[in-house]
This record gives sequence, structure tokens and C-alpha cells, in this order.
Amino acid sequence: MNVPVTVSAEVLATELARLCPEHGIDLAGAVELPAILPHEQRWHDWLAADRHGGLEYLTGDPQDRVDPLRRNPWAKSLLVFGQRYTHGWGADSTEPAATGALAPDALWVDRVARYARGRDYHDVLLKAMKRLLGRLRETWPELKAYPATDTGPYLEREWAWLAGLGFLGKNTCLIHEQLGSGFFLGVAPCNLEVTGLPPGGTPASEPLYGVVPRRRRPVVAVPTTRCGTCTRCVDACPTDALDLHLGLDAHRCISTWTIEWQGRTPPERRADQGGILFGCDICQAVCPWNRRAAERGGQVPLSDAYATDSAHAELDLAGLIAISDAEFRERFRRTPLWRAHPEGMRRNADVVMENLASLD
Ligand code: B12
Ligand code: SF4
Ligand code: SF4
Repeated sequence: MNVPVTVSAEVLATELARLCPEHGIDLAGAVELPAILPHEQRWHDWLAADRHGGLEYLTGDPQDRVDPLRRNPWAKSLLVFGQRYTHGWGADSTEPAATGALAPDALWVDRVARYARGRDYHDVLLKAMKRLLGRLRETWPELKAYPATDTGPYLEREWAWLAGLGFLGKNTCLIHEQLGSGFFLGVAPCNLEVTGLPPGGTPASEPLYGVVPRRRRPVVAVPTTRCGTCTRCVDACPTDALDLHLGLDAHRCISTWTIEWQGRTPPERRADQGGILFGCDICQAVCPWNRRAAERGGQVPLSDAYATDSAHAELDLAGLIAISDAEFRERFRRTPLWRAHPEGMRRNADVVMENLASLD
């Protein structure tokens, strides 16, 4: 039976404030459905301009990503969750994954983007959302909700912006004024009819729950972005992958070709990869919002799910170039590095070794 459950935003916020800390979730909000996404055209233009970088799964059914009701016609709202994996990137951050640096003596772990140094968020966040929804079901037994993180066809950043979790930066990341952008997103279409939310498609100024509030003072008009005249991320990107009109060109992004790309690194891209082995944090590391978040970071403790896995730090590059399929599976199962496949990891290590050799 598809019976909506009616609840006020206030009551839902109280429940989320009780349950999110227990489940390691830092931000949570809701968007009324149906909703028209204010930046829907940007998505269609992005695809039409072929900026998806060969990530074919994005092209399947573009309309599903902007309209959750196509797959979940019974849904009344979309819940959105955020879970931090880092305090931010301080001005002193020197790791190659955050600077592109060719540091010969950098630890293996420094060469890996921060989101990927611990357990896989597809596992951790999804489980946290499922458990939290299970607890909400104790209050509302008729609750129906299907959580997803990356795994569902949703423009998660756009939905998160509408749910009040943060603003959209020129690096295309969702940024929270106090926490920066070092958090994952997950969504869940559900049958909660939440009264008192902004009308679908109108952004909220605050999430329903936040481990810290976004701003010190409430705002009247909610901006899409709070970048102002800053262009640090656009200027710092080593491959010119960011532009102000369409956002990120996945063809040019180091993150794409060290994580998602199958096959050889294009010769003209190899030098740009610098000392980066997996993922890329440069356009987040230079962001002033992340710098300030790092400065105040210790005040808001992180869940340990994404703590650096010290077993991986010991691997050296030469070892990675020769890593066997079996060893790769043994070491990287349940971590985000799994996504690279053994051949991708060998390829990435080979590029970094080649770039380091160019220092001699
Ligand atoms: C494909 C993908 C990638 C691709 C393409 C990234 C991209 N920017 O499009 C690649 C492989 C390059 C990538 C890299 C990374 N990714 Co990724 N990725 C995704 C995925 C699966 C889909 C993104 C997508 O639909 N892109 C298409 C574009 C058009 O959509 P969009 O960027 O979201 O932008 C839309 C709106 O947000 C809005 N918008 C965005 N920015 C701006 C800026 C302005 C000024 C305006 C007006 C509007 C606007 O317009 C667009 C249309 O609605 C999402 C999960 C999901 N299902 O959403 C994760 C996701 C975006 N990735 C994530 C992460 C962590 C990363 C990396 C940091 C990993 C790393 N360290 O290497 C980098 C960051 C690179 C970057 N600057 O984006 C997180 C981001 C969390 C956050 N706080 O923002 C997500 C949400 C995964 C998750 N579940 O947590 N990713
Ligand atoms: S992740 Fe790296 S390569 Fe991709 S846009 Fe950001 S700085 Fe550029
Ligand atoms: S670096 Fe500057 S332009 Fe880029 S996202 Fe951060 S504030 Fe915006």
C-alpha cells in the first residue's frame, strides 16, 4: 500500500536531531516532491556538451536524475543526508593528492584523495541511512524509503542544495559554510508528506538537522553559490577542467582518469597527474571554505569510519606497479580504491613513477 505519512517539518527535525548523531550522520534535510530543479538545464547542457567523460552510466535516462517521481511515483519527499570524511584542507596541506606535487618521499596514503583512505562510503553511508530509516520506522511504521548514495539516478548535489545542506561552489562541490565540502551525500525518496517545508524546487536556508548550523544569522534569500569573486579552484586545477558556465569537464579531470577510466592514461594527460595516485582533492584543498573548516575542525569530532587505513600506507609505488590481481582484491576490497580495478591501480602507479623519474 502506498499511503503517505504526514508529519510536520518540526517533528521530523526533532527525530533527525535524535537519530543522526547516533548513526554518524552530520547533516539531514528534506525536499518536497514534486520539485522542479532550478539548475535542470545546466545538467542537460552538460550532457549535450559531452562533459561526462565517458561515464556512460550518467547518460542512461537523464530525466530520472531530475525527477525522482519517475521511478518512485508514490514518493512525497526526498530525504538528503551528509556524512563528513574530513575536517577540511588546511593551508599547510601538502599531500600530493591535494596539491598535485611530485614529492618523492610522500607516503602512499598522501597520494590518495582523502575520501578514499578508509572504508568505502557506498557501504558506510548506505548502512547508516538504512539503520536510521529503520529507527524512523519505529515512529512511523508506514514509512517507505529507498536510500542511495551514488547508486541511484539522482543529482545529489542539487537535491542537497535544495534541502539546505550547503551551497554550490565553482568547483561544483556542495559546500557547507562551517564544515567545508569534505562530506558525502546520500538521498532517499520516501512517502513522508512533510508540512512546513519550502515548496518543491525552492532551496531551504538550513537543513532540518546539522551537527553545526550553516550560518550565524538566518538569511532571507538563499543563494545558489557563495563563491563571490573567488576563482581559486578554477585557477588551481592542473588540467583546466573547471569552467564557470558548465562546471566540470570529466574528460579532463584527474579524478575521472585515476578512478573511473578503464584503459591507458592518454599520453597527453600523464604529466598532469603529477604525484597523484587515486582521486584528486586540488579544487577542494584550495577552497577558503575548506581552509576555514580545517581551522575550526577539531571542535566537531569526525566519525572514525573514514579514518586512514594504516595497512595501506605501507605500500610503495614499485609494489603497486606489480600488484597482482589477488593482492589487489585482498587489500582494497571494501575501500573506494576497488573502483580502479587492479589494472587501473598498476597504471596509476606507473604514471606517478614516471612523473617522479622526470625529477631526476
Ligand atoms: C559522476 C561523478 C563524478 C565525476 C564528475 C563530477 C562532476 N562534477 O560532475 C568525477 C569522476 C570527475 C567525480 C569526481 C569527484 N567526486 Co564525484 N560524483 C559523481 C556523481 C556519481 C554524479 C555527478 C553528476 O551527476 N554530475 C553531473 C553534473 C552536471 O552535476 P553536478 O556536478 O551535481 O551539478 C549539478 C548541480 O549541482 C548544479 N551545480 C553544480 N555546481 C554548480 C555551481 C554553480 C555556480 C551553479 C549555479 C550550479 C551548480 O548544476 C548541475 C545540474 O543540476 C555524484 C553522485 C550523484 N549521484 O550525484 C558523485 C559526487 C558528486 N562526487 C563526490 C566526490 C566526493 C567526488 C570527488 C571529491 C572525489 C575525489 N576526491 O576525487 C571528486 C570531486 C571533483 C569535482 N570537483 O566535482 C561527492 C560530492 C560531495 C560534495 N560535498 O559535493 C558525490 C555527491 C558522491 C557522494 N554520494 O557523496 N565525480
Ligand atoms: S578534481 Fe582535480 S582535476 Fe578534477 S576539477 Fe578538481 S582540481 Fe581539476
Ligand atoms: S575555491 Fe573559491 S570559487 Fe572555488 S568553490 Fe571555493 S570559494 Fe568557490
